[in-house]
Amino acid sequence: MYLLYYSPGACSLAAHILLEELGVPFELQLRSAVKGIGTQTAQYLSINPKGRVPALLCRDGFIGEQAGVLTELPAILFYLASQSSPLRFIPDTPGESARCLEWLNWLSGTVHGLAYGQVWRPQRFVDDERLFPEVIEKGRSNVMENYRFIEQRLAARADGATYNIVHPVLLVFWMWGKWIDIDMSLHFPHWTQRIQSIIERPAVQRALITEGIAITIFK
Ligand SMILES: N[C@@H](CCC(=O)N[C@@H](CS)C(=O)NCC(=O)O)C(=O)O
Repeated sequence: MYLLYYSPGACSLAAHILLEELGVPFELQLRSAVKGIGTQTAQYLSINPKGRVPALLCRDGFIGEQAGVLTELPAILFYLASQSSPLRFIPDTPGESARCLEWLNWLSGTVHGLAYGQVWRPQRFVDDERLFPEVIEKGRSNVMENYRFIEQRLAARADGATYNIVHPVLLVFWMWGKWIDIDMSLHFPHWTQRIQSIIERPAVQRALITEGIAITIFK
């Protein structure tokens, strides 16, 4: 039995979707700053000192040789998919699984940590509030540059790789693009087409409904 700490629409949505896809038993634990139970409370920091979601707890035992939560979305996705037998949502060749890790690492470090960090958390980059607008602007341009790269990659692989642990993460970033007012269907048609098929998946629908998220493809 797994317990996933999540916030609605956060990157934890990708882990939530994968739990639904795998059909393994799990519970959700909401972390919402709006409800006063955010990621920075003393209680949550005692569970996950990083103060972020997602965090995954395996109630039936350790993950690896350590008790306590597993953090970092790429690690959680990789761990959960690795538990499936036969392997699901993760390629079974070293080359293709390395490709998945290549995507996840870049999405997590560059697109999320750097570009969205600048857009949504400029205080992590500079102390002087007067510089925030500049940092945010730079973040938006980094997001666009990263998104053009994603679009090119997806356009080059017209068949679309088989649905795997990267796709729920691509859904999250596509959705965030809309949240920061990028016209995703206009600028990124191949990515949008891929999202259309992802959101039709029953597991994705269940996760979106649970988190109270409605996704409209076109504006
Ligand atoms: N590198 C981490 C980043 C996790 C992260 O920043 N999560 C965000 C939500 S998308 C969060 O918890 N933010 C709350 C905060 O920064 O206080 C991962 O890949 O899991």
